Amino acid sequence: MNRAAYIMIGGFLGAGKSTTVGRLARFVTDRGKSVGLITNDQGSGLVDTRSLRHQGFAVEEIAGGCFCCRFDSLKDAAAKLDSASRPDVFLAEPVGSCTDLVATVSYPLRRLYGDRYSIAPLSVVLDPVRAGRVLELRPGRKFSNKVTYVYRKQLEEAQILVINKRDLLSDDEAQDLRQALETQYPGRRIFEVSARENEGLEPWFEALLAEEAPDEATMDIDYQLYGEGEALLGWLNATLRLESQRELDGNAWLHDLAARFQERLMALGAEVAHLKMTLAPSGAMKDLALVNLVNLDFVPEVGERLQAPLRRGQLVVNLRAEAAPEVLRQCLQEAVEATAEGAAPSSSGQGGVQLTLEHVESFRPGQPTPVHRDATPPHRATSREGLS
Ligand SMILES: Nc1nc2c(ncn2[C@@H]2O[C@H](COP(=O)(O)OP(=O)(O)OP(=O)(O)O)[C@@H](O)[C@H]2O)c(=O)[nH]1
Ligand SMILES: [Mg+2]
Repeated sequence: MNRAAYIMIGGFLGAGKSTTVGRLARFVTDRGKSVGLITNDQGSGLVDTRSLRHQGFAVEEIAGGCFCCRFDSLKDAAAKLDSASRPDVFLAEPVGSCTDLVATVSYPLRRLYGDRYSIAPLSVVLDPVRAGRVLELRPGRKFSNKVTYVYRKQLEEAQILVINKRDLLSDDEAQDLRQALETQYPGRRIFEVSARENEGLEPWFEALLAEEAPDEATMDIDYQLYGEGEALLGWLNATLRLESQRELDGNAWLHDLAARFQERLMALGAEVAHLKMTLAPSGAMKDLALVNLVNLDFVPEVGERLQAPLRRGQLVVNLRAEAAPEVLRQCLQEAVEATAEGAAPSSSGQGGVQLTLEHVESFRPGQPTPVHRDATPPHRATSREGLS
């Protein structure tokens, strides 16, 4: 039996994992292979799931905990995708604050299900602006030391390092970053890509489809420090119902909301890892606006745009920042109120926008307690066929 490929694209929050997963999914399907996507989060109500489904892919989501701590859900998600469409390739996006994935996911998967899945090398995608600050190549806002510990552990365990958002760098800056990575994390293959611009991806994708994860001892990690670092990040997932008394330009409205959110987060000095929001009209499966902010120094970026104005819709908010969860919730409330006022009745007497909270979760991730941890590589099953 041909084994399916299991490809995990890791990396810190906002690095561009979902963007690359979307690109790789298209790359695979363009070659006539089927693909199944698995998204993951500590909470539920995921922007990533909505945005990848919007691109037309089969997506299963594992909510309420990371892959390593919910290993059985990972297996169940793969089985669900299998029974629906028998994917040749599974693409999994772990939570961006997770690390130690080789020991807790790749190796256990190979040990337990190596006859069914061939596990590709773990890629760790990085945002070059964030990486430049962590590696002290550039000045700028930073996370605290314990969060940086998690970030650096992600780089350390990478079997492939991917400098994403190459379009943001000059040649000299790219060279400096590559050199710092080669010096501090020697022996990793490094690719430079721009996932959003669809540039430089092919050699990396080819490697993922052709190769299996190397046999290496896994890194040492201090789980207490890892847990403390992860818990410094606040998480906010919220779903709101939007009702407008007049036709609303959802793209402009969403951008406005993101900008007001940013103002408030900035005032509180909360270092943002990723703010992402979708707005979709009620009843329309195909229309969606997506806005992202991965750095408080940037402007919010509208990725997908709504095709038509709307009156009723659903707003989904996912925010991860170094701040208390209740602060993030407060920021959302203030941003929503300010945006509703901004869109309030015009002189023509038309109505404003009302938002009703349908679901909200705000928390700090709990201590990671993986179901399995294989410090050494398990026995390898027979080689994969016919994928590349
Ligand atoms: N400039 C630039 N931006 C990019 C590129 N790839 C992704 N982005 C942007 O980076 C932001 C985050 O991208 P995502 O793919 O959502 O990042 P992620 O790693 O999945 O984020 P989390 O799931 O929150 O951890 C979005 O605004 C993307 O459009 C790129 O190649 N260049
Ligand atoms: Mg993502």
